[in-house]
Amino acid sequence: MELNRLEPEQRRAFDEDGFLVLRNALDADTVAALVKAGDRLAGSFLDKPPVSHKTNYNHLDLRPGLLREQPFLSLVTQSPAVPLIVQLLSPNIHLHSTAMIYKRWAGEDGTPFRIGWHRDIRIPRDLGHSGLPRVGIKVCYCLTDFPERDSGMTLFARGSHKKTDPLALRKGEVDPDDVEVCDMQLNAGDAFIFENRIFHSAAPNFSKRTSKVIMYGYAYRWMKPEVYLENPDDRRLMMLDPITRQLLGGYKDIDTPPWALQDWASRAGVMPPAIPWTVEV
Ligand SMILES: O=C(O)CCC(=O)C(=O)O
Repeated sequence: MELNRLEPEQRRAFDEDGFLVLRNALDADTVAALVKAGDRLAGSFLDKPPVSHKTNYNHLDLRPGLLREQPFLSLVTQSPAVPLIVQLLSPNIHLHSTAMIYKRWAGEDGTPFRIGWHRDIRIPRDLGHSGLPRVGIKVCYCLTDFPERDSGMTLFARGSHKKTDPLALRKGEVDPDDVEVCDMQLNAGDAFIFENRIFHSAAPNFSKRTSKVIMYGYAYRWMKPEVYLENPDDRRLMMLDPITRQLLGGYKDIDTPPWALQDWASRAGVMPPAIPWTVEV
């Protein structure tokens, strides 16, 4: 895996905003291969006509089975986002979730609605909103252009990863008004990373073309992957490169050091300082 060094300005922006845009993360051939595989998986969704007044029917969020497709499997490691995520979390990570999200035209009326502002991984349900840790980062790859607002891009409340209470929505409103809501305009091949604590929401696609993204979540290895994530069996794992093997659960127990990414980080000069159990006082 090639080093994509996290610049101090990128770290600052990510720490401040809770997300970071990576322009031209994927080349056109990679996007085309992902779209081809994705469209095959989404065949029945793409074949049916859009359903008016039932917006959820125009929204596909496909999670299991993606890694059986070679272009999706390659993307687990072969992406400029992954070295950045290693530098932001640590080498001790694995793949935690996968999703392919297609949104068809939501219909004429343009009524705003949201599919739910939330923080990822449901941690606040147990720990509350205060003092939450950053334990995972998702990368979202655009497979289509998102040329204007309301094109189906996920919405982000900038800086809301620092909030210590629930997001406040005025009665009858779908978005908060005390934080900046970002509806990003991006091109196919662009990507962005976002962390588990940031409030975000699915939003409808009011443009007349189908919007397409893929999201991969990476998290510390002590976070149990989502149940639908089918890692390759041991025989297939052995055929993969060491970093992909680590990311796909190749080390069974948490006490095994994350050799592959540790080795990569040491050679790249981005190994985080070791945190000792004890110090001499
Ligand atoms: O469908 C979307 O745009 C948002 C997806 C989302 O909220 C998530 O993956 O956590």
